[in-house]
Amino acid sequence: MRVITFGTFDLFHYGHLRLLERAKALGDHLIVGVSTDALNFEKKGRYPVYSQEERRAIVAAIRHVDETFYEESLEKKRDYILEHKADILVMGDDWKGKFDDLADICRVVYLPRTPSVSTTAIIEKIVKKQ
Ligand code: C2G
Repeated sequence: MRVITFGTFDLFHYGHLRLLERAKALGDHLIVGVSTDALNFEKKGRYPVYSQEERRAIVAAIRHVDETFYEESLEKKRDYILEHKADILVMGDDWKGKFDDLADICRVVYLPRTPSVSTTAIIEKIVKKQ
């Protein structure tokens, strides 16, 4: 089974690792769409701390990950799924219900987020020097 997931993966942390580990366990080939810097700016009004090249290189080096590509638009999920012949779409449950319309071309699975860890919390911790 080919599994696909998407994310920014900025300041790669334990929550990201756990997501990729559980996504891979649902199949045998894991494809990850790493969002571009431009997509992040469009979405959040700021650029990630790490560049898209750095974020993609880190994700590609994780042993659960078999393939990576750049996610350039949130609206292109259907195209990416078809292009990569994915059987299962995995998203964190912060996106719960948002991609149910894709169930006609693949299985859609929302995985619970790992509690108490986020890129934003890490940035705040560093800024406060706690
Ligand atoms: N994640 C998690 N637990 C956390 C933090 C993140 O399981 N504590 C998961 C998210 O649910 C997501 C993945 O790790 O599935 C990557 O997280 P982000 O980089 O925050 O991804 P995001 O910016 O939500 O992706 O098409 C989606 C876009 O690419 C946006």
